[in-house]
Amino acid sequence: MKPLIHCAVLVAFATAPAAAEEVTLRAVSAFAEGTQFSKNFERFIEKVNTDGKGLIKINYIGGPRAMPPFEVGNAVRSHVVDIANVTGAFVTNLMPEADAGKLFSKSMQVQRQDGTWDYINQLHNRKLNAWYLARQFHNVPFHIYLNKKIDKLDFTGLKIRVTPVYKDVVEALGGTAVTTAPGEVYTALERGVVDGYGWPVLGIFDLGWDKVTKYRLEPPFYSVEVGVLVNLDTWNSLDDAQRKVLNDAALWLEGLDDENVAIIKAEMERQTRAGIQPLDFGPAESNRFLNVANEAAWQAVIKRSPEIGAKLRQLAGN
Ligand code: 173
Repeated sequence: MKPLIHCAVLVAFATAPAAAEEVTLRAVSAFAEGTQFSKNFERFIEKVNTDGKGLIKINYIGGPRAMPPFEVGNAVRSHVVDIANVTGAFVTNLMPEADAGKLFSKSMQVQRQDGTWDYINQLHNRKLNAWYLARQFHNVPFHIYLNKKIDKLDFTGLKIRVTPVYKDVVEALGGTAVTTAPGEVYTALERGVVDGYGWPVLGIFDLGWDKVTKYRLEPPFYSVEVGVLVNLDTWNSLDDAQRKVLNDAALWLEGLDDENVAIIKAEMERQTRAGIQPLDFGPAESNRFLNVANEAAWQAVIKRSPEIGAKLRQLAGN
């Protein structure tokens, strides 16, 4: 009997799937290392590297010093990197609808329950060859910051730095839109190449823009969308245990949005202390601005992509 048992044990070992080796993913961020819109992704990497020991590891190549922000989408799609922290506005060359993420202010918990995440993920699968692992900062709005005082909500004669996030609303209000990466904003302001810029309520201190900013236009509008994208071939090659590490860390990362309410309050106070003055034209004008911003953005998405745009608008409910 004894040799038979030995044999059975041997066969069992031979046919059991080999335990997966630890896989290493290459990561980049479209935002500068250590700054507002990279910070939480960097915490996510630490968590994956701790929780995923022996299964999965992320090797962080870095931010725009490693790769220009507008090239990050292509790097994910073509598998130059495995995972990226990037906003939809930076990948519209490959996926014009990606910028519509700014029009979704629902929490990710809701988006994962009501089919929104699923639809947006499928679009990323098809158009960017990417898995839409997580979305951050749904509760952080944008502002237009100005160095010239205006006396009504009209940008005629103003040059304003944009990305696809702000381009349509800036033009709808008569301004001239100048597209730059975040890394060029300081110099553009310092040299007076632009009279203002679009940016979220958070992050202007990271690159020293407070020194070259006078006014923050009210009201806040849209919602920041910074996604964590995984190359789809990479995603498909992972086993269940490896995906679980990423998924658990993704939900944790989305949960960090709860911190933003307090961070926004502190940052607005810091802007006040830095001498940045709010320009507020009251509720009626603010409402008009929000309507113009919302309509201009949806019309641009729908024009570029009629069917998908209409479906996205229905999911966003605005
Ligand atoms: O560069 C930008 O102004 C931009 O589009 C953006 C998007 C999300 C977060 C921060 C900046």
